Formats: sequence, C-alpha cells, structure tokens
Amino acid sequence: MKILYVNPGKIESGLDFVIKGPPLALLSIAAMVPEHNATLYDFKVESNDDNEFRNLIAEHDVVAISSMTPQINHAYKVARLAKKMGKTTIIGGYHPTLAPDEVTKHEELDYIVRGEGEHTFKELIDFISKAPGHLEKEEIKGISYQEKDEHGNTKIIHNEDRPLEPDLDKFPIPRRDLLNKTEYSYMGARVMLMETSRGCPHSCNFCCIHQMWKDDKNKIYYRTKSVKRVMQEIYSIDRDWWDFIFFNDDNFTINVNRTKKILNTIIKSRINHHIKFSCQTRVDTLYKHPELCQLMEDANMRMAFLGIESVHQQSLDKMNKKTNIKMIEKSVEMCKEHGIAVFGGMIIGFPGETVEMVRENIDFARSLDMEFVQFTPITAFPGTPFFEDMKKQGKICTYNYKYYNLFFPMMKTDEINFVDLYKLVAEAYSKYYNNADYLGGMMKRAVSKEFGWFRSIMFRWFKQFAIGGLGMLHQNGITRDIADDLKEKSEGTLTKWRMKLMSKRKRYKLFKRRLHDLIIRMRAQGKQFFQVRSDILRNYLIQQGIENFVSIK
Ligand code: B12
Ligand code: SF4
Repeated sequence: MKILYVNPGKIESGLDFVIKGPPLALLSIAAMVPEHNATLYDFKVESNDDNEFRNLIAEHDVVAISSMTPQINHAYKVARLAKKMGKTTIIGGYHPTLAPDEVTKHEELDYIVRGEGEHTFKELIDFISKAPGHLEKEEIKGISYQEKDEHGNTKIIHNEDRPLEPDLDKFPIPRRDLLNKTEYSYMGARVMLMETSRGCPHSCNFCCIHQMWKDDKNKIYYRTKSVKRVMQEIYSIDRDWWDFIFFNDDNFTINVNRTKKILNTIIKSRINHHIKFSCQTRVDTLYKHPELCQLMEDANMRMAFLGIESVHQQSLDKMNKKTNIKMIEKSVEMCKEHGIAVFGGMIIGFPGETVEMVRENIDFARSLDMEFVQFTPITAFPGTPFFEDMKKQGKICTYNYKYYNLFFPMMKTDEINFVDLYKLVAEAYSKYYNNADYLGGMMKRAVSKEFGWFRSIMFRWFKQFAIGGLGMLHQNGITRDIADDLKEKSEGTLTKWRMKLMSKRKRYKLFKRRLHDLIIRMRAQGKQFFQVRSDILRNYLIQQGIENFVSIK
C-alpha cells in the first residue's frame, strides 16, 4: 500500500518563517509500517503547487495527516481533497487528541488517532491493508470514527483509550530518510529533532502536554528512552549535514541524574565534536543544579529554551513555575557564561497583569539580554482545563483555530482586551529586536570566546532571522509602518526607471539619506517601529462578529 504523510499548514502559523522543524510525528509513525511505501509532503517546505499535490494524492492509497491546533483548518482542507479523490484519510496529533469530538464530526476524515500514534497506526494500517491476523476496527484502541446506525443516523464512536507504551525503546528509530533535509532550519541553523523522553510528570492547568501524554489507568505520565537508545539514535543522525540535534522533549532535565548520564555519555563518545545540541529546560532546574550548565557546555549543548514568562511573582506563582526573579537572572547569566544561547519564552497578558505590567515584562526581557525571545499572547488550547475555565468566563474571543498560533490573541483577560493584547505583542517584538543594541549584541557574541560556535551559522542566521523574521511579523499582522511609509514616499517621487538611471554614487547617497530619515523617525517614535496591520486587524475583528466590536476599546 502507498501512504502519503502530510504535515499541513504552510505559513498559517506563527514561527514558520523562521523555524522549519522536521515533522517528527510523521517520521515516527511511518517507521512502524516499513512494509508500505511512504512519501512525505510537508506544506511548510514544499513548493505548494496544487496540481503537484493532487497528483501526489492520486498516486497514494492512504493520506495520513498530523495536526496541531493552528493547523487544523488546513488539515481538514487536505482531507477533503483526498476524500474527494477516493482515498482513506487518517489524522492524529495534538488537536485530534485534545478535541476528538469536534474533529471526528468531519466526515472527510475516516479515522482519528488519539494520543500516542505508533501502535495505533500500525494496527489501523494492518486493518486497512487487510494484513494477515489484523484486528477489526472496533478492537483498535485509541481511534475514533463515524458510523451510521440502523436509522441511517451518524454516530461518533470513540474506541477505548490506547494505553501508553511504557518502554519507549520499543519504538523504531524515526524514518528521517523521508525528509528533504535541505529545507529544514531553525533561524538559519540546520536542526534535527529527537526525543529522549515523552510527557511530563506535572499538570499545569494551561498546558496541553499533560492532556496529551496521560494514561490514568496505568498511572503513566512520563517515559524515557534508555541512554543506550539515545546514543544509538544520535549516531543514526547525519552529523555531516545537521548543525544541531534538538532534544524536543518538553523538559530534557526532568530527571537530573538521567540528564547528566546522557550528557556525560555524549562527552565520552566525542560525538559532541561533530554536532551541537539544544534542549528545552527549566529555570529552577538550572538554578538548583548549576553543574548542569558546565556539562551542557562540555557536551556542546549550545541552546536552551527557557520559560521566563513574567517578571511578576504573582503570575509566576499562579503559573506554578516555581521560579523567582533571582533564579531567572542567575540561570540566564550562567547560560551566557557557558556560551549557551537562551531562547526565552515570555507571556503577554497573563490573567491579573495590566498593560503596565506587560510593559515591565518586556523591559525585563530586554534587561536579561537573551539571544532570542518569543513573546506569546496568553493562549488557551482546547482540551485543557484552562480553556474550559476561560470559556465559562466568556473570555475566548475566537474559535477560529487559525488564530491559535501564539501571535494573535485568541482571548481577553479582565485587565486587557484582545486588541490591546495584539498591540502589546507588536510592541514587545518591536522593542526587543528593533534596536541597534540587539544586533550589536549578537555581533559581539560572534567574536566572543564563549559564543565562537555562533560564527559558523551567523550568515545563515542573519538571512533567515532578519528577512524571515520580518515576513513572520508581517504575516501575523505586525508591520514595519515607518519603512512602508518611507517606501510609499520614495515610490511617489522616484520611478523605477529613474532609479536605474541614477549613478551608483547617487543611489548610495539617497540610501544614506533615507536611512538617516528612518533612524530619526524611529527615535522620535520611541523605537516603536512595528505596528499592527490595520487590514489584518480589521479582518480579524470581522471574523469575531459584532458583539466583540462592542466589548473592545
Ligand atoms: C518540535 C515542536 C515544534 C517544531 C516543529 C513541529 C512540526 N511538527 O513541524 C516547531 C518549532 C516548528 C513548532 C512550531 C509550532 N508549535 Co510546536 N512543538 C514542538 C514540540 C516541542 C515537539 C513536537 C514533536 O515533534 N513531538 C514528538 C512527536 C513524536 O510527538 P507528537 O507530535 O505528539 O506525535 C505523536 C502523536 O501526537 C501522534 N501523531 C501525531 N501526528 C499524527 C498523525 C497521524 C496520522 C497519526 C496516526 C498519529 C499522529 O503520534 C505521534 C507519535 O506518538 C511540542 C511539545 C512537545 N514536547 O511535544 C510543541 C507543540 C506541539 N507546539 C505547539 C505550538 C503551539 C506550536 C506553534 C503554534 C508555535 C508558534 N508560535 O508558531 C507552531 C505551529 C507550527 C505549525 N506549522 O502550525 C504546541 C501545540 C499545542 C496544540 N494544542 O496544538 C506544543 C504542544 C507546545 C506546547 N506545550 O504548547 N513546534
Ligand atoms: S507547563 Fe511544563 S511543567 Fe507544566 S505540565 Fe506543561 S510541560 Fe509539564
């Protein structure tokens, strides 16, 4: 049988311009059915030609789609097309797991896979391909589908939950050979994803990880791969191509002893001389175990994702972060000393925070001088207790999941309406990245001893981060208003052919004058370089209906 694996959602979602991560979920489930022919189509990196995609569907029997929440509309579109062409459609991932009722209602989808995909997918493909000894559809745990009853009415069936596999070593190594590897990069660096564990033992009420990876029956919430398996997988990755291996576990340092074992083994193996590593970790863990930073440096772990979130203790406590300002400052400082770039996460508009408090968060992020920061408006993902709570309180402003991409606000709080939240996101990016200090800081790092590793990817970083970054903001409704304004001005006075006729010297002079003009105006406007795009904002408001117009300033 021929299976087409589809990662939907080209440029529907926030970070796609600057981060194109390989779809590990699809590579993992494809490895479970090696006997079937596999093709990967990732909308994030493909040319996105409708005819090409149609032809590809025509050549396959099954279309297997993965979807997070913001990708779901496009996932339905792909499924509709495949269904029209007579193919069997399967979907899995975060959104189908967290909102199974809603997803199963879509008749363009034949099977919905909830939770862990590997075993379920194998059994489902055996059933569809009528493999010897296959289970019947009613017996396959973890799937949902529609069925007609005796009166012809459609019923939604959710089969029993699939228990989580306790031993992650039992899963085969993901099929990374399916990737067109030239297309994937994280802000210019070639980054391959790899899991060393799944799930999280904690249960913060706004987070969907716990909802995704839970097995209440067997009390399993967190599982790990053995150190041996981790090393095998590291060695299976093409280190001549990838700059980094990103351990994309939600928290690579949950079990500190295990983390140390992995890092020590990497150091002993000397694989760290050929490839860099990155991970997601926590402020409190680094603060309490400063020795981890040294080990990370020795293992060539050069980037860490840290949830900073807020400068306000009341918010940190409500989020259950178990951190404080001192811990945050210290852990970021330690990373800097060890040449570990920090990608910090900041939340804009956590309930209880006013506009002024958000501005203090932005200033705090700047004072930490982190290499990269993502500012995300407070977002409630369907399927979490936080979402249900916000829904009950009437705080959700849009049910169009396209906007759940961590750029657009999808809710309001008692303190901040959603338009102001949106503007604050623009302000945060503007203040953080749009200043000479930031660029100068990155250049300084490139010549420093600690961050010497950055030199090898600096040009690719600049290209993707600077150009892609502006595209990303523009797509998400945040625009360079002053630059656009200047462009308009120049277009009004100078036609293209006149520009062409100008001598190089004159063009250079004109460029200098404009740059000067731009800097003066930026200063005059207090470095507020980005603005919310009024056309996108208008569309967004129209989609929310007239009621929401009334409730906002
Ligand atoms: C790596 C990562 C990324 C990467 C690449 C992701 C990709 N696939 O392209 C990047 C950085 C690009 C990214 C981007 C985004 N991400 Co992200 N990301 C992750 C992260 C850290 C790991 C995902 C992963 O690979 N897991 C490993 C695989 C094996 O697990 P899995 O995806 O769950 O797949 C299993 C099952 O779900 C199931 N399954 C999945 N798909 C399918 C399909 C079929 C057919 C079947 C049968 C089964 C199946 O089987 C798999 C194996 O068991 C997770 C957090 C986490 N630790 O999981 C967040 C996470 C998935 N991301 C999230 C979000 C919100 C985003 C962004 C919106 C962020 C942004 N501001 O832009 C974007 C959206 C991108 C888009 N195009 O829409 C949220 C999703 C929330 C939600 N409800 O959807 C998460 C959970 C983070 C969080 N805690 O909030 N992300
Ligand atoms: S926020 Fe972090 S600690 Fe809390 S449940 Fe989610 S992954 Fe675990």
